[in-house]
Amino acid sequence: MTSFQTIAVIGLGYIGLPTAAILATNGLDVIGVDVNQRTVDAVNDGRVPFVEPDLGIHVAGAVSQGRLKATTQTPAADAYIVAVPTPFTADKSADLSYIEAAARGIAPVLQGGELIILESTSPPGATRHLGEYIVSLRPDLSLDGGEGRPAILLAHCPERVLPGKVMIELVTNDRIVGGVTRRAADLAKDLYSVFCQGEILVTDDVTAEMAKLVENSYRDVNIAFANELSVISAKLGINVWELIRLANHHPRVDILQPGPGVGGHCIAVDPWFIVAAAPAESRLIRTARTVNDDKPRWVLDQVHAAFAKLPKNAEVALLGLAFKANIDDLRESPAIEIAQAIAESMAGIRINVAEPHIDSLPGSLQRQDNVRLVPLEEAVSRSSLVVVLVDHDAVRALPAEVLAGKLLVDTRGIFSS
Ligand code: SAJ
Repeated sequence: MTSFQTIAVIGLGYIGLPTAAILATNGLDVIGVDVNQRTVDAVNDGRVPFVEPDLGIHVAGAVSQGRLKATTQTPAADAYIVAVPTPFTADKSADLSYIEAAARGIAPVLQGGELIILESTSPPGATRHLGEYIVSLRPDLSLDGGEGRPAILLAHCPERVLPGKVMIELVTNDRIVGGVTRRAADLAKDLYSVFCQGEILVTDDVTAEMAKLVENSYRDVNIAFANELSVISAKLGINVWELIRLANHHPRVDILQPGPGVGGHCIAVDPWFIVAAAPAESRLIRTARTVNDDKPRWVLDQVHAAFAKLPKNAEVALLGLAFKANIDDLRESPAIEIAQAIAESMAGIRINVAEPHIDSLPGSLQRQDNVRLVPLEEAVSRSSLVVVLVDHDAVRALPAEVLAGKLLVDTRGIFSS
């Protein structure tokens, strides 16, 4: 059982809010902190400002029990969990400005002895940097209790939950906690054991930071392999889906699926933090990123080549915009990148976009006068060229007859495998 009673969670986004809610429904007093007043108001009303299954019921329950509150000002607490964005900068190194802003909120309210956990995906050294930054603002404190200055306890505990399954995976996934000191790691383990039923593995801060980056790079490298196979197969005139299916019958081969590129805010970003930390050594990781980032351009070429076979007044259907199947998240989506490039390079051609999970096109596509958001069946029936970008269940459910006689660029292998 944990000795902590009051927890402040800084950043009420896709990770911070579920974590705050699950701590609160397990009996701790949780104060969520966010710079966005609308997010704060929504949480205090028991509402969730984004889509995540089962999160709403946790937030509403925790707020109505008086265990979860939100505010824009960081309060004094026994422990702090920082779950703010770590985007990358133009040179692909990590932007730690949100972490530093969180530190500026925390520093004035510390007394010494508090646990501060960084959950944000971070480059190696970020947890120690957070601690040193706080101590630079509060020289009366320390990271090790030296010179009679009270210590603050720093740990990294990366999140590993899959969007769409967050409330399940928060409870069932194993977790890694890395402490700047062993005591910090042990205390962080106590705190997470309040709700985590998986194994909680203790290590140091930098190993924990790298573990998270390595998990997502592992997936990126494996997806890059599949994407490279799709390009090679097209050149050799063979069906990549059949090729992978056959190869995967080998007992030690498990190739992932090619797609239009890699999207989302994790797998397409995190490997760059490793590359930035060890540029000369990260050859495979960098190449995999480049292979995946180049895939949308290759898809665009396929679309142009297919369209060249059609009359000039033919229409084009683009099926799906989300970064993966059955979610509404458009962030870093290769489908959006491809749709935008098609719209710009095919001026005057009507582009029928179907994305069953959204009500209006994102701004950049709205500004293209040749693009319309239409229902799935209409997009297909109007168009002579159908481009499958996302394997949503609704796309999979399209009957084969509606596609008869149409040209197909199927980046997900739904109809081509
Ligand atoms: N993709 C493929 N082919 C595949 C699998 C995925 O092209 O065979 C594409 C998807 O379409 C998508 C992208 O890769 O564009 C990423 O999707 P994903 O489902 O692999 O992962 P995310 O970004 O939703 O979540 C990942 C997860 N990490 C791993 O599986 C190692 C999740 O556990 C992490 O918590 C999350 O990143 C994160 O927040 O870091």
